[in-house]
Amino acid sequence: MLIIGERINATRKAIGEAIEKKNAKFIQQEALNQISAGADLLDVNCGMNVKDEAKNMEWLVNTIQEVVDVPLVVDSPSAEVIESGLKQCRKKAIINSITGEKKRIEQILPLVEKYNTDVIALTMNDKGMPNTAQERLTIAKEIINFAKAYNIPSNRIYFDALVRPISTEPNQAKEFLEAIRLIKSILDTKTACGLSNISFGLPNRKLLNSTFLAMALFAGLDAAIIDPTDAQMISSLRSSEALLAQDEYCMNYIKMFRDSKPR
Ligand code: THG
Repeated sequence: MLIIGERINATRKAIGEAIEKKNAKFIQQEALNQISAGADLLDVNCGMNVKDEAKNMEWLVNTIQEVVDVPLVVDSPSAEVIESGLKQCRKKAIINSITGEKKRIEQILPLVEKYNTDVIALTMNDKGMPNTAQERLTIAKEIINFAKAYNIPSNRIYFDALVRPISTEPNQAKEFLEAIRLIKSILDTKTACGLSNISFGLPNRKLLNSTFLAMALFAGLDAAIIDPTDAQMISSLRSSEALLAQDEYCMNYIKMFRDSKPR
């Protein structure tokens, strides 16, 4: 499974301040820490509704690329901000994200085509957020049809079936997992998600998040937007991969202990 490091996100106070002050060293240290902890890609989010958002994204992408050489996941609700990030990306990027909403599709799918990126698609549309796995599958099919019109094949889309808190909606973990399973078994496509919403409002969130990751992996999750420096999350990931034959000779599992990192 691909690990997308989530830590360079302006909703985190320290990152917001580092962007504001153009503290390149701080951002670069976050990038390096995530890569050495095992991240395959880095999510890059410069916040919203701040002035110079597009300039901030450009600066962030360039600052990160001075020290690491991995693909970036350009994360913004604004098409303009996404494009200013994509212009700087040296490797094939992932756009985060589109939805089935017509306006968003029309703004962002041309960027997927123009910059030859992959794209994360949230399974929601103009009618809102679906409750069931079946509804999520239906929206995924709709999005694949839209993408065809822009010459984007389904295997360049990562569907995010939208994790919602079990504290208020106890069935949502199961609906999410079933959605991943359905999407992966019926469509030729990929899946990705963030995890932390699952545990919103509950104690020991790390335990729920890391257990949920193990389940999502079995359901067919291809990529997760997580904190790679969270040892509990990485332990759960590496043991799940070994159990699911996604880790040849259990090498990555064994390596966790050989490096004698406290997992
Ligand atoms: N799906 C997709 N994209 C996403 C998400 C998703 N992007 C944003 C988010 N969800 C994933 N990224 C983060 C980044 C940081 C944090 C959580 C998710 C984070 N949260 C701390 C908290 O909530 O307590 C903040 C603490 C702090 O200020 O440091 O760090 O689901 N496609």
